Amino acid sequence: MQKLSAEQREQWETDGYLIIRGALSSDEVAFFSEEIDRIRTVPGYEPIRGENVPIGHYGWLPHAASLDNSEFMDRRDLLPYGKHFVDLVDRPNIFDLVVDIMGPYITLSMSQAIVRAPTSKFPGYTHTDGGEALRRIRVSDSCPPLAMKALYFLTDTSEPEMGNLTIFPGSHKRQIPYDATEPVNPYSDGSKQILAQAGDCVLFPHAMWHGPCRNDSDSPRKTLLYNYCQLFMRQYDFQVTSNIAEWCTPRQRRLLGDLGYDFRPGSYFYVPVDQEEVILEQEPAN
Ligand SMILES: O=C(O)CCC(=O)C(=O)O
Repeated sequence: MQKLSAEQREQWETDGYLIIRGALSSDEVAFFSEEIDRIRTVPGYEPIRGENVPIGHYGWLPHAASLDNSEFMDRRDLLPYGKHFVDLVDRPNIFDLVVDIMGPYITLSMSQAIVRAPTSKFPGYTHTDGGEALRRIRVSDSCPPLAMKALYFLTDTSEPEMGNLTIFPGSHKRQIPYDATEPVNPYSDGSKQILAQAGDCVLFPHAMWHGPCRNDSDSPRKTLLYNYCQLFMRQYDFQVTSNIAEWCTPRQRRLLGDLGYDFRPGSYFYVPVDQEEVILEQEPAN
């Protein structure tokens, strides 16, 4: 499997993120962009707004409830919408790097499609993933992340204020004052808007502060997101259904939580004995 180059390793260890240019071809960008338009017309799970349930960062956005569906899409659990979404789970030019960064004892934790339409109502927001926990837990420099994200751009954000992913490089290692009276936002000190072309992919750990900025452009910004975590942490947004299992290779099934045996208490605590063979797609040892 492919490894990070020395330069990528240094950037990962210093700034905590990587941009992989041209991870998707222009045909794939067009295809997945149309797929997003298709799936937003059919039922699926979106974070619930305006109700008394945990909704994470959307709860912090007073304006969120006023965005209508044409201005906003955050569809979770993409895999049932087609095998092509399953195939992105371990797409080699990205997944190989994820394994090099995290090690082989991992699982897919979430898949997501986001559309951020141009609107003056949306000021952007900044957060860590993993809810409230991962802004308090920062693993040491030499340690793989607990969880990380691959974010694929399906539209250009090659200039600022196009709904760009905005990150705080290094914030996965250093505390930032998240309890300040003025909440951390995409325009706080230390922020960096990622300039990307459609087809690029950004890798970064859940513990890094990040989020979208304003979209002052004329067009919606579209992204696909695949999250990975250490196996003991487990999936948080989906259950593997039998029709999806039929679409999957053995490695994809393992990444979706199929350990190769029926669940029993204690499963996921230790990885299955063939985990490395399955994830690294090696021949069995015997
Ligand atoms: O939309 C973005 O730029 C980032 C989205 C994201 O990472 C999130 O909401 O967790």
